[in-house]
Amino acid sequence: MKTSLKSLGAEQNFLGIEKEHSAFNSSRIIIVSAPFEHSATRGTGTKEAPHAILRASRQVELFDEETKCEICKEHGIATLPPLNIARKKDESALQEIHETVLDLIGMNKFIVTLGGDHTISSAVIAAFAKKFDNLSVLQFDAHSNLRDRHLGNKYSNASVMARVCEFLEPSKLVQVGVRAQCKEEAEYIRDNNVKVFYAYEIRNGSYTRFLKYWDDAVVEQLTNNVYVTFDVDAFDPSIMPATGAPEPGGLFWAEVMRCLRKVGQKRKIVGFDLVELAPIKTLHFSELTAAKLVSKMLNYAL
Ligand SMILES: [Mn+2]
Repeated sequence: MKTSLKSLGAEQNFLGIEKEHSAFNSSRIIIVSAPFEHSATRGTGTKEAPHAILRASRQVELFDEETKCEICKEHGIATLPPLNIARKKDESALQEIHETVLDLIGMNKFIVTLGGDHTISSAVIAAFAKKFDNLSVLQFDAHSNLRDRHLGNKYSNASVMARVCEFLEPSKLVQVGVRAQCKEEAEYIRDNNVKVFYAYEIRNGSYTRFLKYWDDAVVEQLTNNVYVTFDVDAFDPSIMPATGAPEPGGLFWAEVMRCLRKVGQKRKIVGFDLVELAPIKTLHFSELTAAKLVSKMLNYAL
Protein backbone atom coordinates (compact mmCIF):
# COMPACT_ATOMS: atom_id res chain seq x y z
CA MET A 1 0.00 0.00 0.00
CA LYS A 2 1.92 3.01 -1.27
CA THR A 3 -0.98 5.39 -1.49
CA SER A 4 -0.90 8.26 0.97
CA LEU A 5 -3.90 8.35 3.25
CA LYS A 6 -3.54 12.00 4.07
CA SER A 7 -6.05 14.21 2.33
CA LEU A 8 -5.87 17.94 1.69
CA GLY A 9 -7.68 20.47 3.87
CA ALA A 10 -10.48 22.83 2.86
CA GLU A 11 -8.04 25.50 1.63
CA GLN A 12 -6.66 23.14 -0.99
CA ASN A 13 -9.16 20.36 -1.66
CA PHE A 14 -11.85 19.89 -4.29
CA LEU A 15 -14.86 22.17 -3.57
CA GLY A 16 -13.24 23.52 -0.38
CA ILE A 17 -14.92 20.88 1.79
CA GLU A 18 -14.58 20.87 5.57
CA LYS A 19 -12.75 17.97 7.20
CA GLU A 20 -15.95 16.24 8.28
CA HIS A 21 -16.78 15.44 4.65
CA SER A 22 -13.29 15.28 3.14
CA ALA A 23 -11.33 12.85 5.37
CA PHE A 24 -9.83 9.89 3.52
CA ASN A 25 -11.30 7.06 5.57
CA SER A 26 -14.89 8.30 5.55
CA SER A 27 -14.93 9.45 1.91
CA ARG A 28 -16.15 7.25 -0.91
CA ILE A 29 -14.89 9.64 -3.60
CA ILE A 30 -11.15 10.24 -3.99
CA ILE A 31 -9.65 12.96 -6.18
CA VAL A 32 -6.23 11.94 -7.53
CA SER A 33 -4.06 14.63 -9.12
CA ALA A 34 -1.71 13.33 -11.81
CA PRO A 35 0.23 16.37 -13.04
CA PHE A 36 2.03 14.42 -15.74
CA GLU A 37 3.07 16.09 -18.93
CA HIS A 38 5.49 14.49 -21.26
CA SER A 39 4.18 14.21 -24.75
CA ALA A 40 3.91 17.93 -25.25
CA THR A 41 3.29 17.51 -28.95
CA ARG A 42 0.18 19.64 -28.78
CA GLY A 43 1.21 22.44 -26.47
CA THR A 44 2.20 22.62 -22.83
CA GLY A 45 0.80 23.45 -19.44
CA THR A 46 -1.34 20.40 -18.59
CA LYS A 47 0.76 19.70 -15.48
CA GLU A 48 -0.68 22.91 -14.02
CA ALA A 49 -4.25 21.68 -14.49
CA PRO A 50 -4.96 19.74 -11.27
CA HIS A 51 -3.96 22.67 -9.10
CA ALA A 52 -5.95 25.13 -11.26
CA ILE A 53 -9.05 22.91 -11.21
CA LEU A 54 -8.91 22.47 -7.43
CA ARG A 55 -8.49 26.21 -6.92
CA ALA A 56 -11.38 27.02 -9.27
CA SER A 57 -13.57 24.34 -7.68
CA ARG A 58 -13.98 26.50 -4.60
CA GLN A 59 -16.30 28.65 -6.70
CA VAL A 60 -18.51 25.66 -7.51
CA GLU A 61 -21.56 25.23 -5.28
CA LEU A 62 -21.68 22.16 -3.03
CA PHE A 63 -25.37 21.79 -3.89
CA ASP A 64 -26.35 20.64 -7.37
CA GLU A 65 -29.51 22.41 -8.47
CA GLU A 66 -30.44 19.61 -10.86
CA THR A 67 -30.01 16.49 -8.73
CA LYS A 68 -30.82 18.41 -5.50
CA CYS A 69 -27.84 16.71 -3.86
CA GLU A 70 -24.85 17.83 -1.85
CA ILE A 71 -22.77 14.96 -3.08
CA CYS A 72 -19.90 15.70 -0.70
CA LYS A 73 -22.19 15.28 2.30
CA GLU A 74 -23.71 12.06 0.98
CA HIS A 75 -20.48 10.32 -0.03
CA GLY A 76 -17.53 12.39 1.19
CA ILE A 77 -14.89 13.67 -1.22
CA ALA A 78 -11.22 13.38 -0.21
CA THR A 79 -8.52 15.06 -2.29
CA LEU A 80 -5.09 13.46 -2.16
CA PRO A 81 -1.88 15.49 -2.45
CA PRO A 82 -0.69 15.43 -6.08
CA LEU A 83 1.27 12.37 -7.15
CA ASN A 84 4.96 13.17 -7.22
CA ILE A 85 5.49 12.26 -10.86
CA ALA A 86 6.32 15.53 -12.59
CA ARG A 87 9.96 14.56 -13.11
CA LYS A 88 9.48 10.85 -13.69
CA LYS A 89 9.98 9.19 -17.04
CA ASP A 90 6.93 7.91 -18.88
CA GLU A 91 6.89 4.30 -17.77
CA SER A 92 7.66 4.91 -14.10
CA ALA A 93 5.14 7.76 -13.86
CA LEU A 94 2.44 5.62 -15.49
CA GLN A 95 3.34 2.72 -13.19
CA GLU A 96 2.90 4.92 -10.13
CA ILE A 97 -0.47 6.20 -11.36
CA HIS A 98 -1.57 2.65 -12.09
CA GLU A 99 -0.59 1.30 -8.67
CA THR A 100 -2.21 4.21 -6.84
CA VAL A 101 -5.51 3.79 -8.67
CA LEU A 102 -5.43 0.02 -8.24
CA ASP A 103 -4.90 0.44 -4.47
CA LEU A 104 -7.82 2.84 -4.22
CA ILE A 105 -10.17 0.67 -6.26
CA GLY A 106 -9.26 -2.18 -3.92
CA MET A 107 -10.49 0.00 -1.05
CA ASN A 108 -13.85 0.43 -2.84
CA LYS A 109 -13.30 4.11 -3.49
CA PHE A 110 -14.77 5.99 -6.44
CA ILE A 111 -11.79 7.55 -8.18
CA VAL A 112 -11.56 10.76 -10.17
CA THR A 113 -8.18 11.38 -11.79
CA LEU A 114 -7.17 14.88 -12.85
CA GLY A 115 -4.50 15.08 -15.57
CA GLY A 116 -2.15 15.94 -16.85
CA ASP A 117 -2.01 15.05 -20.46
CA HIS A 118 -4.08 12.23 -21.90
CA THR A 119 -1.21 9.75 -21.60
CA ILE A 120 -2.18 9.10 -17.96
CA SER A 121 -5.51 7.55 -18.91
CA SER A 122 -4.08 4.23 -20.11
CA ALA A 123 -2.54 3.64 -16.66
CA VAL A 124 -5.82 4.48 -14.95
CA ILE A 125 -8.04 2.48 -17.30
CA ALA A 126 -5.75 -0.56 -16.99
CA ALA A 127 -6.46 -0.56 -13.24
CA PHE A 128 -10.23 -0.38 -13.83
CA ALA A 129 -10.04 -3.15 -16.42
CA LYS A 130 -8.44 -5.44 -13.81
CA LYS A 131 -11.23 -4.80 -11.33
CA PHE A 132 -14.40 -4.50 -13.44
CA ASP A 133 -15.77 -7.14 -15.79
CA ASN A 134 -17.53 -6.07 -18.92
CA LEU A 135 -16.00 -2.61 -18.88
CA SER A 136 -16.49 -0.17 -21.70
CA VAL A 137 -14.68 3.14 -22.11
CA LEU A 138 -16.52 6.30 -23.09
CA GLN A 139 -14.02 8.80 -24.47
CA PHE A 140 -15.01 12.42 -25.05
CA ASP A 141 -12.35 13.85 -27.35
CA ALA A 142 -11.73 15.81 -30.52
CA HIS A 143 -9.12 13.16 -31.37
CA SER A 144 -9.13 9.40 -31.64
CA ASN A 145 -5.63 9.04 -30.11
CA LEU A 146 -5.22 5.69 -31.85
CA ARG A 147 -1.86 6.23 -33.55
CA ASP A 148 0.41 3.38 -32.63
CA ARG A 149 3.20 5.88 -32.01
CA HIS A 150 3.54 9.59 -32.35
CA LEU A 151 6.96 11.04 -33.24
CA GLY A 152 8.36 7.64 -32.26
CA ASN A 153 6.81 7.78 -28.80
CA LYS A 154 4.56 4.94 -27.55
CA TYR A 155 3.49 6.96 -24.53
CA SER A 156 2.07 10.00 -26.25
CA ASN A 157 -1.34 11.56 -25.78
CA ALA A 158 -1.86 10.83 -29.50
CA SER A 159 -1.33 7.10 -28.81
CA VAL A 160 -3.11 6.65 -25.50
CA MET A 161 -6.12 4.78 -26.87
CA ALA A 162 -3.85 2.48 -28.90
CA ARG A 163 -2.31 1.51 -25.54
CA VAL A 164 -5.77 1.01 -24.03
CA CYS A 165 -6.76 -1.26 -26.94
CA GLU A 166 -3.85 -3.57 -26.01
CA PHE A 167 -5.88 -4.74 -22.99
CA LEU A 168 -9.44 -3.65 -23.81
CA GLU A 169 -11.45 -5.13 -26.67
CA PRO A 170 -11.50 -2.24 -29.23
CA SER A 171 -15.25 -2.65 -29.77
CA LYS A 172 -15.70 -1.62 -26.10
CA LEU A 173 -14.22 1.79 -26.85
CA VAL A 174 -16.81 4.47 -27.66
CA GLN A 175 -15.50 7.85 -28.85
CA VAL A 176 -17.64 10.99 -28.92
CA GLY A 177 -16.92 14.34 -30.55
CA VAL A 178 -14.06 13.25 -32.84
CA ARG A 179 -13.15 15.75 -35.54
CA ALA A 180 -9.43 15.24 -36.21
CA GLN A 181 -7.81 11.93 -37.04
CA CYS A 182 -5.28 10.44 -39.46
CA LYS A 183 -5.87 7.74 -42.07
CA GLU A 184 -4.11 5.09 -39.94
CA GLU A 185 -6.62 5.77 -37.17
CA ALA A 186 -9.63 5.65 -39.50
CA GLU A 187 -8.45 2.27 -40.81
CA TYR A 188 -7.87 0.93 -37.29
CA ILE A 189 -11.39 2.03 -36.31
CA ARG A 190 -12.91 0.31 -39.34
CA ASP A 191 -10.91 -2.93 -38.93
CA ASN A 192 -11.38 -3.22 -35.16
CA ASN A 193 -14.93 -2.00 -34.77
CA VAL A 194 -14.23 0.97 -32.49
CA LYS A 195 -17.48 2.93 -32.04
CA VAL A 196 -16.99 6.54 -33.06
CA PHE A 197 -19.59 9.32 -32.90
CA TYR A 198 -17.99 11.96 -35.10
CA ALA A 199 -18.80 15.60 -34.40
CA TYR A 200 -20.09 16.06 -37.96
CA GLU A 201 -22.50 13.13 -37.54
CA ILE A 202 -23.82 14.58 -34.30
CA ARG A 203 -24.36 17.92 -36.06
CA ASN A 204 -26.03 16.56 -39.19
CA GLY A 205 -28.52 14.49 -37.21
CA SER A 206 -27.18 11.07 -38.26
CA TYR A 207 -28.45 9.49 -35.04
CA THR A 208 -31.65 11.48 -34.61
CA ARG A 209 -34.79 9.34 -34.77
CA PHE A 210 -38.27 9.86 -33.38
CA LEU A 211 -37.63 11.05 -29.79
CA LYS A 212 -34.11 9.60 -29.95
CA TYR A 213 -30.89 11.56 -30.10
CA TRP A 214 -27.21 10.82 -30.62
CA ASP A 215 -26.68 10.35 -26.90
CA ASP A 216 -29.27 7.54 -26.83
CA ALA A 217 -27.20 5.81 -29.52
CA VAL A 218 -24.08 6.33 -27.39
CA VAL A 219 -25.72 4.67 -24.38
CA GLU A 220 -26.75 1.69 -26.52
CA GLN A 221 -23.10 1.04 -27.39
CA LEU A 222 -22.00 0.90 -23.73
CA THR A 223 -21.73 -2.18 -21.52
CA ASN A 224 -23.00 -2.00 -17.97
CA ASN A 225 -19.77 -0.77 -16.38
CA VAL A 226 -18.56 2.44 -17.97
CA TYR A 227 -15.32 4.31 -17.43
CA VAL A 228 -15.37 7.89 -18.77
CA THR A 229 -12.20 9.57 -20.01
CA PHE A 230 -12.87 13.20 -20.74
CA ASP A 231 -10.42 15.19 -22.85
CA VAL A 232 -11.55 18.80 -22.50
CA ASP A 233 -10.81 19.42 -26.19
CA ALA A 234 -14.06 17.55 -26.90
CA PHE A 235 -15.71 20.86 -26.03
CA ASP A 236 -15.91 23.60 -28.59
CA PRO A 237 -12.96 26.02 -28.18
CA SER A 238 -15.43 28.85 -27.61
CA ILE A 239 -16.30 27.35 -24.22
CA MET A 240 -12.96 25.59 -23.62
CA PRO A 241 -10.03 27.48 -25.13
CA ALA A 242 -7.51 26.25 -22.54
CA THR A 243 -6.23 23.10 -24.19
CA GLY A 244 -3.22 22.20 -26.29
CA ALA A 245 -5.04 21.12 -29.44
CA PRO A 246 -8.29 23.06 -29.79
CA GLU A 247 -10.41 22.00 -32.77
CA PRO A 248 -13.36 23.98 -34.12
CA GLY A 249 -16.80 22.39 -34.29
CA GLY A 250 -16.87 20.87 -30.83
CA LEU A 251 -19.50 19.91 -28.28
CA PHE A 252 -21.34 22.34 -26.03
CA TRP A 253 -22.08 22.21 -22.33
CA ALA A 254 -25.77 21.32 -22.30
CA GLU A 255 -25.49 18.47 -24.81
CA VAL A 256 -22.55 16.94 -22.94
CA MET A 257 -24.54 17.16 -19.69
CA ARG A 258 -27.53 15.46 -21.33
CA CYS A 259 -25.32 12.64 -22.57
CA LEU A 260 -23.59 12.13 -19.20
CA ARG A 261 -26.94 12.25 -17.39
CA LYS A 262 -28.31 9.48 -19.62
CA VAL A 263 -25.18 7.36 -19.21
CA GLY A 264 -25.41 7.77 -15.43
CA GLN A 265 -29.09 6.81 -15.44
CA LYS A 266 -28.83 3.78 -17.72
CA ARG A 267 -25.36 2.43 -17.01
CA LYS A 268 -22.95 2.35 -14.06
CA ILE A 269 -20.19 4.95 -14.27
CA VAL A 270 -17.36 3.33 -12.29
CA GLY A 271 -14.81 6.15 -12.48
CA PHE A 272 -13.56 8.94 -14.67
CA ASP A 273 -10.69 11.19 -15.56
CA LEU A 274 -10.41 14.70 -16.91
CA VAL A 275 -7.35 15.48 -19.02
CA GLU A 276 -5.67 17.97 -21.35
CA LEU A 277 -6.68 21.19 -19.61
CA ALA A 278 -3.84 23.68 -20.16
CA PRO A 279 -4.80 26.70 -18.04
CA ILE A 280 -4.56 30.20 -19.51
CA LYS A 281 -3.92 32.72 -16.73
CA THR A 282 -6.23 35.40 -18.10
CA LEU A 283 -9.11 33.04 -18.96
CA HIS A 284 -9.94 31.32 -15.72
CA PHE A 285 -13.43 30.26 -16.83
CA SER A 286 -11.84 27.19 -18.44
CA GLU A 287 -10.75 25.69 -15.13
CA LEU A 288 -14.07 26.64 -13.61
CA THR A 289 -15.80 24.75 -16.44
CA ALA A 290 -13.53 21.76 -15.77
CA ALA A 291 -14.27 21.87 -12.02
CA LYS A 292 -18.00 22.07 -12.69
CA LEU A 293 -17.75 19.14 -15.09
CA VAL A 294 -16.18 17.04 -12.32
CA SER A 295 -18.96 18.04 -9.92
CA LYS A 296 -21.67 17.25 -12.50
CA MET A 297 -20.10 13.93 -13.41
CA LEU A 298 -20.08 12.93 -9.71
CA ASN A 299 -23.74 13.86 -9.41
CA TYR A 300 -24.67 11.79 -12.46
CA ALA A 301 -22.46 8.84 -11.53
CA LEU A 302 -23.49 8.39 -7.90
MN1 LIG B 1 -7.85 15.38 -27.68
